[in-house]
Amino acid sequence: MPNRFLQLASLIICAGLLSACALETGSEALRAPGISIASLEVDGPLEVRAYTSLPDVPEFGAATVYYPPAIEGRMGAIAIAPGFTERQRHINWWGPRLASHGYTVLVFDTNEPRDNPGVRADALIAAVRLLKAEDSRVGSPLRGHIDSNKLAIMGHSMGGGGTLIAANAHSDEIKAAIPFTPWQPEGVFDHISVPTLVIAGAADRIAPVALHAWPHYQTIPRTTPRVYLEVAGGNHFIANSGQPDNAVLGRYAIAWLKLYLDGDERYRDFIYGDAQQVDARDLSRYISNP
Ligand code: 9J3
Repeated sequence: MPNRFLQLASLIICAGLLSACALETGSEALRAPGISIASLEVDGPLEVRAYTSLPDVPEFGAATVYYPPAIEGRMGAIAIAPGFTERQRHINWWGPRLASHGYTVLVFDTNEPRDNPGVRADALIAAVRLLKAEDSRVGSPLRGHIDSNKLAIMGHSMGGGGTLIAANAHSDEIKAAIPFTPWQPEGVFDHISVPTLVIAGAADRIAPVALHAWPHYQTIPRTTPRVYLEVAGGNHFIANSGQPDNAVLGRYAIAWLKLYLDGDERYRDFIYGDAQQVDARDLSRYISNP
């Protein structure tokens, strides 16, 4: 009992101190206690489970859904496509990383390892529709847990091209897009109206930024919230599983999803404010509007 009392008392004191601090620190004022650069660079506090037994759809092959069972209400959900000849394992670090921060994540294998970006776009839209349907499927671990207004898509290389193609054609079905080291020659994405974070590597020899990510970004309407993040010296695989840049890129993706899927303003600072400036040295370009 005395312990309980002390815990409660210190909680109240801490809360008081935090709000006093928050009032004084400008943009940091909106940050919640416990959210920091460091906390967004590692797995979040939520336990993650995964399952693979899903309704068959024609647009993609096997898939794994990662989710945090502790979430009691509905949550945002993200579909992620691999690149040319890749399989889930090449990109599936995103599953537990994003799920442990409060999202459901579906990572799929394409039907054919060489499927083009257009096929990957169709697969991504089929995947978000499947996630949406999990909310009502009898027997789904996610029954009652998917917020159909909080869907996002991501993908690597040709899967990143697919992410841009899908966002361009189906901005009405999603709320955010994050292509990483995207590949789509001559891609024009002037119908994207959902916030899009383009992750690029300055030294990408497979999808050179001068021909892919950078012109892709420039075709997205200026009226769409968009960020072009280019890692200095980064190659084609910076956002794939097991890469040293995973921590930082995970932080940007989590902040992007929190801000634009959930409308959580506490994360704006990590995209547009002081908590972004810390990366200035490691990014060859970081361009945003608004
Ligand atoms: O998905 C990708 O890594 C696309 C890169 C590529 O080499 O495409 C050439 C056909």
